[in-house]
Amino acid sequence: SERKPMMAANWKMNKTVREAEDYVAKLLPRVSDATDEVDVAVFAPFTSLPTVGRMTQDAAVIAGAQNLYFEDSGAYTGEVSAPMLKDVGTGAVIVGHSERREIFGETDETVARKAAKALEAGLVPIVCVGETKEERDAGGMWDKVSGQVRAVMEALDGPSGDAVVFAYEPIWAIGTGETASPEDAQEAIGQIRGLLGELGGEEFAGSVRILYGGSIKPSNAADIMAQDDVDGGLVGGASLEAESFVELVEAAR
Ligand code: G2H
Repeated sequence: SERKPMMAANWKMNKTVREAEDYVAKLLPRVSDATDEVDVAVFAPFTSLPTVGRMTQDAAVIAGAQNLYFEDSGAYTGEVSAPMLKDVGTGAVIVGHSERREIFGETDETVARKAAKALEAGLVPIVCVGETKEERDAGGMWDKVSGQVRAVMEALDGPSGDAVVFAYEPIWAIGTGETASPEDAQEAIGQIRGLLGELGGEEFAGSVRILYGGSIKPSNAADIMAQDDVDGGLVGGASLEAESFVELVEAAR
């Protein structure tokens, strides 16, 4: 397709500044050949993000945050805003990861407001959607996922396809070792693209990238990435070692 794939490392709550430095120093020379073909992004915790932002400043690797708040400044103890992220070299931000929805009580509404704020600030939001095992088993997968997609699209004002990225992460496949089959990933992501066409128009749907996330590893990445509608991956566990993440970048080329 004409869409440039993206391979995204989601470190979650891992790595000190020193560990982040070692990782990025290893990563940069090993992906410098690949970044013409694949967008490579590293989503770091706030504490190591300035380091990642500084080290990637002159490289074609994107420094990303794992969350943001939807106000620019003020009395919001513990929160970090879009302008603060921009200030340390951040180019993208994960919004509505299932861990934030499930553990920290984020709702479709807060996720939508965060996505809109990121977009307005010139940060690419990586909007995560996905269903639980119970929802899937009860036949409620599409109800859940389509609701999440609609909530975000209603908050965005006719975005262009390169300004926002979606990630389909079935919750039952996250960190469990249980990956969706390539066919499951394609089916869900194809369905999401169809809905994005209804909501945002065909041009938007044809150009917006939709990633798969959930227990991607070097051994299963190629088959998942080969699916027509899958434009890359959002990777947790297998992104924590630079060597393994480099293999995933290669699989997305
Ligand atoms: C899904 C994914 C990255 P993991 O959350 O966001 O994590 O690859 O460890 O399943």
